[in-house]
Amino acid sequence: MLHAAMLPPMRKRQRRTEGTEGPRYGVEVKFPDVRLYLVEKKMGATRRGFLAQLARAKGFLVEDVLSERVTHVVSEQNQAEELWQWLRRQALNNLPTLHVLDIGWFTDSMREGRPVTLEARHHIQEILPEASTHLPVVVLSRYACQRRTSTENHNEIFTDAFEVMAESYEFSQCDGQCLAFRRAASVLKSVPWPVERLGAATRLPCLGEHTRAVMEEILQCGRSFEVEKILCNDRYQRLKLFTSVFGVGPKTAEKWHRGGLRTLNDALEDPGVELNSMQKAGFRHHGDISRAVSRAEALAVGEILHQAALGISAHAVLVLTGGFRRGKEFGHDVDFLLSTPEQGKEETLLLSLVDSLRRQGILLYCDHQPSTFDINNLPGVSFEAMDHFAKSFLILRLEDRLVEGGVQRPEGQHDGRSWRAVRVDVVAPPMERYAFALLGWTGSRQFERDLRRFARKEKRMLLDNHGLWDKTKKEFLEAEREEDIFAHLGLEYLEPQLRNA
Ligand code: 8GT
Ligand code: MN
Repeated sequence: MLHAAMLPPMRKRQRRTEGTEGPRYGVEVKFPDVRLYLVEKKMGATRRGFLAQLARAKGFLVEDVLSERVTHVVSEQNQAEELWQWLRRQALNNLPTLHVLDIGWFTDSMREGRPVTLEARHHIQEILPEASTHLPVVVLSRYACQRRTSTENHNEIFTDAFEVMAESYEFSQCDGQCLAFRRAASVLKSVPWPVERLGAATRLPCLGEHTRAVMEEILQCGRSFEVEKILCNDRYQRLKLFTSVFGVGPKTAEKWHRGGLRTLNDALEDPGVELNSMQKAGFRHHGDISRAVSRAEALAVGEILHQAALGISAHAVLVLTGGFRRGKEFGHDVDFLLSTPEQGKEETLLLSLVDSLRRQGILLYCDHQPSTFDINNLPGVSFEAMDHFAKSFLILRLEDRLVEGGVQRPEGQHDGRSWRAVRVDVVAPPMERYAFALLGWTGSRQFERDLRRFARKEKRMLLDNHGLWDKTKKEFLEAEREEDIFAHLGLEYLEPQLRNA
């Protein structure tokens, strides 16, 4: 529907030749970079005229006609959806950079006598029409795969707190609440400015009552008492400690806690605790593994694997994936994807690679999971399920001298060693599944989760690390590159650097 009342007023007496009215009453233009346009609908002509006059008196430029010169559109009480529909119809080239703002920003600016800093609460979020791929930067979709999320997080104060909440719910197996906090954290990570008032979050998707309450505490007191209580909680502290050991999941940690174990030493010394080989390796290298891996260290590991792979097959393909592919500077492990154009040879290649590392004397631990991949299986609906490709979970010995720029050991950790242990995952999909596996292993977990949810809910398709199934057409969709998968889903391609949801 076209709302005539939302169109710019065309009454002759208000038109100026250039469509602009600068400040009056001898006031000079104080803010040449800001050109306002007030939407008449709902506001009404009289109030619009009054507000325009007020702004001009304070040195603001106010345009009578909406054009590409306008930088800030101000609207009062209009439905976001209608407003954006109307804006899109104006076919302005500057739409993606246009600030579409609630009257609150205008009144704050009038009170301060200057354009106040834009906050999330000021923006009227664009509501996208179905299946649209148009994605200006500040639009926040409820799907992480439709948001741009760089490694720069302006809202760490909230997302750190949310992570503690999520973890605590994870330890209690409250999956719904855990996911709610992870989702909320993911949304805040994509807001390109610090959220400064709770009102600011009202237009953000995926924030529920509980997440808002935690945010409110932080905004008012600088910290959340609920989060602090969890951090001091015995059970939380022990479960956190136990799960920091490679091979120990929440279930085992809970069992140890219920058995009265308090420290890592308790777990090692308790005759009732039987450690599997992964956990034994986890304990042996706990100090190293619980220290973050730097990008320089990840690249050094990549070089070792690359040389080893090429020594086995000239056609081997090895790609760094996981958080480092998304541009992170630190990670808890290093993830790689290994493949070969020689059909059916990828698992043999992976086993030979691990063997080569063993012969070099740098393999500290290996858990190899053979392939259970069946080309006829439909993509699974469960996100948490592991994929079916052959993969090896490794601990490697990385010599300091191989790390470019050298290695800085934290204070008090000089134990005379010239190496550290690093956790490394290598997955080996067949080449025709390469794009799906790469997309799946690049992460982030929240990004992957939402990509699958988007496929299922919005496109009636099933996506996982193996393939994409169109339920309507009842067929697999092929993909050679990640871009093909985004295109099948009708999504704008997002560089890995923007998938840090
Ligand atoms: P990090 O810096 O903590 O290592 O963060 P990350 O690199 O983003 O996370 P990750 O736990 O190392 O996993 C990387 C991506 O691989 C995630 O999106 C995860 O969902 C995906 N992934 C799979 N399958 C598997 C698997 O079997 N094990 C692990 N660890 N990750 C998997 O798709
Ligand atoms: Mn990783």
